[in-house]
Amino acid sequence: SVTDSGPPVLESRSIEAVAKYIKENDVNRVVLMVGAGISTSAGIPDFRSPDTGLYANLAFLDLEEPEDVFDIGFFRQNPKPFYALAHELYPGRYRPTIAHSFIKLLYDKGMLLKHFTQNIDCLERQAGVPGEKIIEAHGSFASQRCIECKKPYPNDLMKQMVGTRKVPCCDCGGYVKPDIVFFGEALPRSFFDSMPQVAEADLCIVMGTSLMVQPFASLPQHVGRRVPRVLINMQKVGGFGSRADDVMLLGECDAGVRKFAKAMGWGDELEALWEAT
Ligand code: CNA
Repeated sequence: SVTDSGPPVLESRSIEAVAKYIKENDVNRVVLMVGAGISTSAGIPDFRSPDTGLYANLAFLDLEEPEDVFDIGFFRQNPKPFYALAHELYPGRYRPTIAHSFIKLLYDKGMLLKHFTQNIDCLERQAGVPGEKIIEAHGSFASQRCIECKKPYPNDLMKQMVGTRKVPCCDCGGYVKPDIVFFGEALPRSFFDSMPQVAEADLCIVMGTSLMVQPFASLPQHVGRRVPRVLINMQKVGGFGSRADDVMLLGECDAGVRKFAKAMGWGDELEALWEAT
């Protein structure tokens, strides 16, 4: 199509060129797509990193397939492995990373259109990003209900049960599960309702995700053809680099956002914001 053609928007595939593009075009509709990699430096393991990821360390849960721990059919039979893991991941024990503060900084600058996260750790909220800007595509630990009768289960009781490694049960006898999306479950409506905003973005930033889980993984493809996409991740994922305006900062998310902030002249501001978190 016509919009597919034309010279690259960026002068070069560098973060400095992205910074120039932001300043010259008054960029104010940034869409982010993130995953577990933005939280690993907070101490929360991701799924798929070779030695440190949860899938490589689930032996203690005695599972045939690591993915089973997030499988709704498996959970119905045996919720114990999930609750062993929930005990590790439960919000309240971790501090947001500087990558989370970078998202807050984009918000403070009036540049954040939408933040799509696969994470269930609530750290972007903790970093001060307002809830209405966040799409928790895979849900979160913020609420929970019975998997059979769907009755909500109280937060304080939930905290107590997870803290003492017990499996919470409903009056009806069904198991209680946090409102996080398991394999085999639908994503929240808000995800699909907000998807069209991806096409309105004037900049896309993808951080800390293997882009292996659909439909989330396809979000970056919905970004306009002539809109720069920045990937900040340990390795190349999701066909990044295929577009002329794809820029990759391969390495740690924290280092990547520091480079990004420096290119924008926001280095000190970002550090101060993070320190105050
Ligand atoms: P994933 O499949 O484990 O991929 C993580 C990606 O991040 C990989 O490409 C890593 O190389 C990369 N990565 C890890 N650490 C860093 C780092 N410090 N800097 C840069 N890159 C890094 O995780 P995804 O999020 O892609 O998979 C989707 C799942 C993971 C979602 O359903 C989440 O709910 C689930 N998850 C969430 C959390 C959390 O909430 N913090 C933790 C573990 C898993």
